[in-house]
Amino acid sequence: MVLPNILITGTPGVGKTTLGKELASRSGLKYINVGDVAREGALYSGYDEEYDCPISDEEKVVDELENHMTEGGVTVDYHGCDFFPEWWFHAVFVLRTDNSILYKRLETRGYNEKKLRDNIKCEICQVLYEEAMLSYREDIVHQLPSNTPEELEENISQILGWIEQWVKDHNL
Ligand code: DAT
Repeated sequence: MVLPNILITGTPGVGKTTLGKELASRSGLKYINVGDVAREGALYSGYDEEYDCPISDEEKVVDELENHMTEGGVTVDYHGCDFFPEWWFHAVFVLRTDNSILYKRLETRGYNEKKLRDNIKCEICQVLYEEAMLSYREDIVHQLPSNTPEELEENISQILGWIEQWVKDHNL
């Protein structure tokens, strides 16, 4: 059976991991967290002193994921989307969270003041949504609100419905 590849993207803290893992457990799709892949393989190109975190080597990450993506049936979670080959994804979901809610989530993570402020600004300026719209066909890019547990549930149902339809259409 042919299965689709899905990208879940958005500013850090919007709920990509929460949604991606739950979706994988309910849909049977594989879940790949790009941050974890980079960490496990030490796929880094340097260290960002300002944000106090390593910088992923995008080319190495793409090489590492290529085989999974060719096989299909993968949900990828990452706070960036412009360096993946366009053909990898059949749908791109950009999660969106209100500033005050996102602020609290990131504060809990212990982000420093600059990292916190910059991430909130990134969400306000819809940086990831615009990056997704520029990197993929606009009709495969969907924004989903991600503020409450109810919205999480609605998003999962919506994506499960989308997967079911895609599978029907591509396994005739
Ligand atoms: P990300 O992977 O985008 O960085 P996450 O999945 O780790 O985000 O979620 C950050 C925090 O927010 C975590 O404590 C779980 C919570 N969360 C995620 N989605 C939520 C939602 N729809 N409603 C309420 N809390 C949510």
